Formats: sequence, structure tokens, C-alpha cells
Amino acid sequence: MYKSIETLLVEIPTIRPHKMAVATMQTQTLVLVKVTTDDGFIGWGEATTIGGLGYGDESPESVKTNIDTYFAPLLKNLKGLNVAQTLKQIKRHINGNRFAKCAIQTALLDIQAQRLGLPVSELLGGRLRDSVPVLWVLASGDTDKDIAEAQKMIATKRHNIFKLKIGSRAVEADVEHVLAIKKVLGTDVSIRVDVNRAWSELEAIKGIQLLQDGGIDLIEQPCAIDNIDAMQRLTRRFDIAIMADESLMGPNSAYQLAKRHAASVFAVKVAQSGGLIEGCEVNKIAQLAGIDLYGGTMLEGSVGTIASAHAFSTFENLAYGTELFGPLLLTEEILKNPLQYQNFELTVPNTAGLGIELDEDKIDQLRRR
Ligand code: MUC
Ligand code: MG
Repeated sequence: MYKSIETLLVEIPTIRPHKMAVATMQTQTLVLVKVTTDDGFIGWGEATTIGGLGYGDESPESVKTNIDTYFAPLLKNLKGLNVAQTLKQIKRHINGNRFAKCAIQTALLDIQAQRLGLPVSELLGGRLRDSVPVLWVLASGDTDKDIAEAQKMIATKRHNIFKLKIGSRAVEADVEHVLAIKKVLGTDVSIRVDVNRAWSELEAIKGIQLLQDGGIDLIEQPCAIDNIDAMQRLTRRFDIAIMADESLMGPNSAYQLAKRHAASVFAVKVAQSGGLIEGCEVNKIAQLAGIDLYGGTMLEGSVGTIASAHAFSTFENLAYGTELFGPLLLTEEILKNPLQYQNFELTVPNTAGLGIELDEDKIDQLRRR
């Protein structure tokens, strides 16, 4: 049934250096997975991560090795199973590897949706919207450059909400940088910050107080991944939204965080969740626990971005919008028709499958040999 499973590492320079507490990116390595069936269907998935092993516990190289060595032979041997039964077999035989599992699941859903002539969103419970709001991340490392970049985004109606990457400088310097940008952009523009787990709890108390007083709307992942106690105390202590990102690794951790109310918002990422279906399960847990939702990115290219958009289009409450801007950070286009960003939103295609067409010649030029 599944004839071939290929994993491609595609290197694309970014439009400018993207500075985060965990890594500075000048190039993104897209991890694309192409699944071909005996009867001629092709499905695509993506397992891109950030900064090698700097962000998560899978690297582009480990995803490729594990898919080629373990997932591909397993998939080729499965016969007569539907997608759910296939995913169950993968879970049974392969531990961990959430990013790789997400890419494979995306490709299988892409194929299944094409067979049924429906968009992937309709296999995930059905879309509630045809587009999702998309913010922009300011991470040039320079206050004036960030301000100019934000003003250009607002003027061209691309983005009107901004997230700032902080955590690599002292708390006071970071706060000064954020509040200088907030002052120029004004009260109507929502500014959030992502600390990428760089602060101790005491640094977080100091930083969050100053940012809350300065009119910032949300603090993302202030403390270490495993420091759920600190996340819980900070969520209780402050009125400002505290969002779990790296601490949220799928339905199980969503349940643990929700039980303790260790965040007021969840950044759902399909790869971190282990798949589109699991991302939707995280949404359900958040909904039941009264936790707000935000659609996150691992700075994927077009495949992972549009797969995420299909999943997020089914969420009832997407109170904080999404950050599905990954393809806009890259200098090369790998789709025959680029994703549609307009009026501060990304359109979710309504054609069958993921609703995208890959430019395989372009991918071939850019792929790592
Ligand atoms: C993260 O931690 O949220 C998302 C946007 C961005 O600039 O970095 C990522 C990862
Ligand atoms: Mg984050």
C-alpha cells in the first residue's frame, strides 16, 4: 500500500538572522517527508525543528535516520489498515519521535483526504473558519530594526500583532527593548514576549511584573521545561497571560499542565504534540480546562505551516491567534502557488488534502545531498 517513504532535508536561508534565546537562525533546515502509495497518491508531511538540537529533542538528522530506518520499513509492511490502525501500529512499535510521527501522520492524512476529495481539516473534525490570524515575530536583535519591521508589517496589512524573542540579555535590558517597541507601536498593537525558558523563577517575577505594568499582553515559556511548579506559581501570581510552549509536549503534558493550571494559554504545535490529531486533542483538553489557545510554529515551511492551519481551523477558541508565519521568514518558495497571506490572516485551502502543490524541482535544487 505505501510504496515509498522519502525524507528530504531542504536548506533555505532566512530573510534576516532570527535571534532567540535558544539559537540564532540564518538558515532553516526543512525536514520534508513524501509518502507514495501503490495506487499513485502522494502525501507530504514536515518535521522541521529549530536550531538542530537547541530547541527540541529531535534534530533534522535524527528525524531522517529514524524515518528511513524504522518508520519506512514498518509502513511498507503494513497491509489493509486504515489511517487510525496504521498510526496505532506506529505508536506500538516506535517510542517518542513526536516530530517524525507528526510528519508521517500528516502525509497519511493528506493521502486519505485526497482519496475522499476533502480538505485535511474535514478529517480533523471540520473547520470552523477559512483563515487564521497570523502574528509576526520580531527577532532581529536590534530595537530600531524591530520597530521599522513592525511598522512595515502593519502598513502592508501583513501582521498587526507581534511577538518579541527575549531571554538572551539581562532581564532589565530585555524589558527596556520590549517597552521601547511597545511605546512606539502604541496601545492598539498587541505585543507578546517569548522568553524560551531563559529565566529563573526570580528573574521571571521581576521581568513579568515590569512587562505587565508596561502593557505587554502575554509571556511565553518564562522558565525551564520541567519547572511546572514555577509556571503554576507565576500563572497564579500575575494577571497577564502566561503561555506554555516547550513544556507542552502533547496530550499527556497538556493534561498535567491543565490539572495544575500551570498556564493560562497553551501554544499548540502539531509537531510538539506528535501529530495533527494529537494537536486537536490538546485543544480539547485546554477547552475543558478553561485554558486559552494559540497556534504555535516550529518555524516550519509551507507543508507544516498549512498542516497546522488545517488543525487550528477546527479550534473553537483561538483567542491568541497563530504564529504560522514560517514560510515568510524564508528566502525561497517551495510551492508552485505560495500560501495566501492577506489582511493579517493565512487562508486555509479548501481543495482536497493539504491543498498545496510542491515544486519538486526547486526542492531538488535546495536539498542537502
Ligand atoms: C517558539 O519558541 O515559539 C516560534 C516562532 C519563533 O520565532 O520561534 C518559534 C519557537
Ligand atoms: Mg515559544
